Amino acid sequence: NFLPHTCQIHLNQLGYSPDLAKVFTSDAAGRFEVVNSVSGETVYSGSTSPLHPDHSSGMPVARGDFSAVRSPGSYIIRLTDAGVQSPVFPIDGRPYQAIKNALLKSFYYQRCGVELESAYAGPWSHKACHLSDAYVHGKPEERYSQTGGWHDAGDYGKYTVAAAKAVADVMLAYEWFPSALREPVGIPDPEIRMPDVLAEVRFELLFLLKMQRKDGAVYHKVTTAEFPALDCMPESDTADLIFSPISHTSTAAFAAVMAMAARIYRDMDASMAENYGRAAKSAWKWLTENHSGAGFKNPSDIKTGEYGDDCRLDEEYWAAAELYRWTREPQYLAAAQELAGSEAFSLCELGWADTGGYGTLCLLSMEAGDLPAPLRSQLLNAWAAEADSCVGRSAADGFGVALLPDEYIWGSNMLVMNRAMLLITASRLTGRTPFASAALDQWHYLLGRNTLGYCYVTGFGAKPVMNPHHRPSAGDGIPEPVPGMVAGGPNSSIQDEAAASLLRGQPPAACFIDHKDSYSTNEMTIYWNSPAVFVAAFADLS
Ligand code: G3I
Ligand code: 9MR
Ligand code: ZN
Repeated sequence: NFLPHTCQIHLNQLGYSPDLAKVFTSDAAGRFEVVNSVSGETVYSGSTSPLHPDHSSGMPVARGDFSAVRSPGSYIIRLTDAGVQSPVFPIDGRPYQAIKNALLKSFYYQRCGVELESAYAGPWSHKACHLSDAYVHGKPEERYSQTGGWHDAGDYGKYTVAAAKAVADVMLAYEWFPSALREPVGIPDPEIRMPDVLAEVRFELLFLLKMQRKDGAVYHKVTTAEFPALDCMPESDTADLIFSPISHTSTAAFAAVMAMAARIYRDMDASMAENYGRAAKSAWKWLTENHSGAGFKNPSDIKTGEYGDDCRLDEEYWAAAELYRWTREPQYLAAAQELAGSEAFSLCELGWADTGGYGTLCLLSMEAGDLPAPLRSQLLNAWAAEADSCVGRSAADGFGVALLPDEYIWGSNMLVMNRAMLLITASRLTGRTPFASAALDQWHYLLGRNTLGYCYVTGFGAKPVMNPHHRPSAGDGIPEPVPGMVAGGPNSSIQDEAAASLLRGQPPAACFIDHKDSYSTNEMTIYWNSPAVFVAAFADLS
């Protein structure tokens, strides 16, 4: 039975560290007790707020605050009058350490072109996949290596703009929270000594270099012509691989992440860092010499993900910002500054299509003296204003999530984690603590304090997602899905048949189904996991 049902008491199923604010939501109001689940002792009692209507979930929601409970232990919450209780959850020193590492390790499970050995992958091991060369679309005789990199999602395609967002988030996580990201996560030793987080990103960067043409432009994606069946294991997907045409958005996003990598890997992996930098500059050069061309569209015989995007200016802004931060050359600052004045895109989005936020974050991470003062204050004001509006959305929502009712789109959990990233960085840049606590509200939403009471990360929580639209998980015969994957989340547009048959008429926040066929609500992607790594690193230190 896949029909969604609401669990009545919703909280972060991973628990809380002693000093965190602790607030559950419930669909009934009244007295509640926090009970030690081992001793049966009631350690706290209180009352919830009254019920308030919540537009996204279509139900009234109350809140109960039990922040006063600080002693480590495992607990349940009971709503006395309604007679309902929560799942067991811990209060513990570092409740998010394991999930943080699992979110990061999910990239290892997405590796293409290498065997996943059982020493690292446990029961989710499989043979090397997608080893053949790919040909350039329309030119079957022109073939190049495309091995390595991460499978995008539940499918096996490798798409440049999606990869760029994913590596950017993980590099940013390391840059902002290095102390949270130095732990080994159980991946093979890299050729060069470096933290696992950078070794895993390096695996993707080496692949991305293969997406660049000699003239600097970058192929949009390398995929088979069509998606294989859902139970097809990676090594059984042997159809021809094809480089789809180049695109401006891919070339600019590639330039941005390569410039970022040139800076981040400079001291650790100097010779590769030089290659990344060279690749970034040649992509930028191509962009400056090639202005015409529409946004990417799938050639008629290619049916895999399109990642279409008609606006390239935000990717160019990001590239210019990263190139400036890495080289300090004024030409890049001039380009970034000019693009920052464009009205055509948002300066604050962190998506695969809308990348302006990465450019802004990059520039705001530089010393104040490295930017013209008016530019710096323009960007800081924009960032803080966006954070303010996230706080507003979050406060207006019954579950504290920073989504309006019409923002439950395909991959809504990415939007939630992106907004948490924005709030976290805004809190650091402005010193305003409400931003940090709103960021944690997004984290609590992802891990259970949501309408359906799901922990949206596989392998974790009392009610985890079990049936993601993820080919290796569907095809390997193992009941448990690959762990550490973030599900797309509620999508009120009902964009697949499983969702259509079971979710029509549901309120937006309930438009999720833990069914393997529901690719529009229950797939995973590298760029939904990546902002969650950033947020997890922050939460682990909170
Ligand atoms: O932005 C609009 C919003 O304004 C509007 O209100 C809403 C109504 O549905 O739609 C929003 O656009 C959605 C867009 O995602 C937002 O990013 C589109 O409907 C929706 O179709 C689109 O979905 C994309 C999907 O591919 C289909 O193209 C997802 O973002 C994207 O993550 C997903 O990516 C796929 C790859 O193609 C293939 N690999 C798996 C991957 C994940 O499912
Ligand atoms: O499995 C595919 C998934 O990875 C994509 O996100 C999704 C949208 O592009 O498409 C899925 O493939 C479906 C295809 O689009 C329609 N026929 C059923 C496929 C699922 O097995
Ligand atoms: Zn593969």
